[in-house]
Amino acid sequence: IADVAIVSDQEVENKVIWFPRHISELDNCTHLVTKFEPELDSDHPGYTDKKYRERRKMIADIAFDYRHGQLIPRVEYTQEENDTWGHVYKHLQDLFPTHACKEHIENFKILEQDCGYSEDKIPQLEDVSNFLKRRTGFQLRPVSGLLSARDFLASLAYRVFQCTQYVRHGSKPDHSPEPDCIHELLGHVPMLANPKFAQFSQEIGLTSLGASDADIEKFATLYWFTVEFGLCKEQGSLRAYGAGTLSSYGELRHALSDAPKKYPFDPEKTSVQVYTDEDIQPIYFVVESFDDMMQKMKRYAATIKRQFEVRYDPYTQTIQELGNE
Ligand code: NLE
Ligand code: FE2
Repeated sequence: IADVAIVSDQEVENKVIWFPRHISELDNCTHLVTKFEPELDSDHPGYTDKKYRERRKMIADIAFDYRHGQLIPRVEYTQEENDTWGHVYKHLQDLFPTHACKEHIENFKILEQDCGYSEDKIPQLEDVSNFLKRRTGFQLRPVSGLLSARDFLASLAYRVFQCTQYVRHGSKPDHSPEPDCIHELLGHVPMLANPKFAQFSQEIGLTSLGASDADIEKFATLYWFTVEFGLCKEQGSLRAYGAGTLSSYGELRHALSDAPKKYPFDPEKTSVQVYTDEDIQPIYFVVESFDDMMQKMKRYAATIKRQFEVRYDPYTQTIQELGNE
């Protein structure tokens, strides 16, 4: 008779869920969620566009083949893709001065000066990654689509941002339910270039490591209502700091108008708020300031039951477990 291991419920409950211990192990954090894909979703504007779908496949292959430490291969964007980028860029540029938070505005200027941002052509991920490394130690790695929340959050613990490289379909530039490089480059990158925001992003990532599925769901929801769709106060008026809002000229105006509901950010409540990822948001959460948001998140994270604490060691790019018992 083979050894039969009798595992008690308690042990099952205490089982440590795998998470990456070294930055190179992010090569294993590439589980995709199949949603909004032009191949599978008949509502996708690229569903009936064979050329678009082929293009998506080609760019997706770059991400599939990518391994930690490699340069991010450059994509030669077509005129059509650059035009879509330029169109969104111009519309957003009109809105940013009155709609974006000051951190975004400030870094966007620097990206234009030092990182080749312009309405003419899509910047290359490798160049942007090098820019971010110098600003906040964040770096990009290419991803072919929507990642599982667990993998996406785990990469943030290493200050790695998993970044799509394809471009939304040109027939619907104002809003896309799925991420694309326009969303990443115009929405996320300027925020990741801010030290406080970079730290906040990494902290969500660190808290997610080894968390239960139920807690991952909560962190993903908090991420959604802050990093993706968060609003903040600036001298009494509202501004957007969430990347999903900042990359969609269809949504940015709506977000600051009276149309949607707005609640004060409160991790207990925000983490269980049901949300839609298919369309423009009906609900937003407002933070008083980044400091306030970070404090609230820290307090919330401390209430999450976990078997160990983690610390990131930037010298070795490893995660160390503290007080594992
Ligand atoms: N709605 C955003 C945009 O159109 O750029 C993308 C959001 C991805 C979560
Ligand atoms: Fe995003």
